[in-house]
Amino acid sequence: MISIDTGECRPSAKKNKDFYLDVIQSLKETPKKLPSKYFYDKEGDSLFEAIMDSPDYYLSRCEMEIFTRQAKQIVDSITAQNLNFELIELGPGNCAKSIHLLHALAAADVSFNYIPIDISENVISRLQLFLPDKIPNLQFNGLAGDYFNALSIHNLLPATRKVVMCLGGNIGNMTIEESNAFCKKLRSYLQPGDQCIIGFDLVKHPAIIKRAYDDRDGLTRKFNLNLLARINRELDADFRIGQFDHYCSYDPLTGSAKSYLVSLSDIAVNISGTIIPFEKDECIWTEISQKYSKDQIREMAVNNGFVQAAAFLDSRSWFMDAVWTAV
Ligand code: AVJ
Repeated sequence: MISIDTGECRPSAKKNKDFYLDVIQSLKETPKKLPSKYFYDKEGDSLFEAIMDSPDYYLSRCEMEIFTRQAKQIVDSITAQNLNFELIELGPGNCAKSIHLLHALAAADVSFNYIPIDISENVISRLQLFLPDKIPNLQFNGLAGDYFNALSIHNLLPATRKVVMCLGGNIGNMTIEESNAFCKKLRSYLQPGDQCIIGFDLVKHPAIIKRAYDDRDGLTRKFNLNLLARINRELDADFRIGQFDHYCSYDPLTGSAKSYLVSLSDIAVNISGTIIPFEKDECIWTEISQKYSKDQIREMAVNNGFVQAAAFLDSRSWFMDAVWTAV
């Protein structure tokens, strides 16, 4: 594994400082916000796993169905050029979905190098431990670091065809504007003929979407509130978790599901010496989960230097993995 050093401080000290600065800055905005990337500490990871098992949270099951049932077709869509390639996965997690593609690629006897990139070294070293056993002869080259830092370092290597995978809701946590910027930036690291596979949650009955972010077992509520608990744990803050509520909305006109934490009282919170006041009923916006129509996805490809080569849907057409080719 190669680690990409991003600053002069020790990684953990720097991470904590970034966390602190991001929290203070976002809570000083009007309206207040908190970045959703901080949901995922140890507790948040395990709550997210519980959410994925919830009957109300359909996203991961839909994408899993696509990868278990259509791996062969996905292989066909990325190997049409019959060249060696590098399969780069941004945020691989435990590889539960992509492993089906890796198996199908191995069975199809195509020559490729698998390069998972994750901000967490933990994720990469865990993959390094178990993947080679599952997929003999896998050429594995994990990178720990920021996606684009890793891609640019990787770009120094001899030019090989690239297929970049970004599954799950990765892109869902961006606004439409942010995901266009992300796709444009990604395109700037690619050559014509390179491809990407991107997972998008599709628009569907608004009640189904709303339910996914306000599940019957209150798992999403715990997940959302854990953000405050994490700030208490890591940034020496005194949020009274019971004084905040989980609220989510879904607007079918914009396709945006949004989560908030609502202050139930007038209260001042001390975060490492910085005092942040909350009014009763004031909301902190903590997450966006953007849904797309099939047309919007096709348009997003074209607007950012790609054409859509294939689209894979689950049996209910609730989720899409789009294959785009850089032009
Ligand atoms: C990990 C971004 C796909 O937005 O659906 C799940 C995170 N938040 N429940 C999503 C999440 C609340 C999830 N993604």
